[in-house]
Amino acid sequence: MPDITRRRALTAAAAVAATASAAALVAPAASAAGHHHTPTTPDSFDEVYKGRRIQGRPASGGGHHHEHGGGYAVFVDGVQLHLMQNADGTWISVVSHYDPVPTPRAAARAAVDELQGAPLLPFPAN
Ligand SMILES: [Cu+2]
Repeated sequence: MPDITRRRALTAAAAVAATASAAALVAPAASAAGHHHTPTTPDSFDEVYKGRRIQGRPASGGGHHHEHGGGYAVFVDGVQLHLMQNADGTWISVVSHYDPVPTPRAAARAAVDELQGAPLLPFPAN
């Protein structure tokens, strides 16, 4: 009965495909939820680090880009560095998105390290 075997194989393949796409749909929503919120707001800072001026301050909401809607704004030589706080309170920037650090100042310093003197380009605010 090759016909039944074939149907079973197709059913199993369909089930696997359905499971995989469900997982693919769930995963980005879960990481976005865990990723972009601001339970606490650190203090402002302003210093020269490795010859570049880094500044940070609580953001009032308006003017920041749509994804992150406020919370905290960091600048490197006056150009805003896109920053966000993870659910566990650590911070990442667009320059080092996969390396969480404890404070926005640490994220700004990490960005300066990462840039190695290159100017930061403004993040497109669309
Ligand atoms: Cu982001």
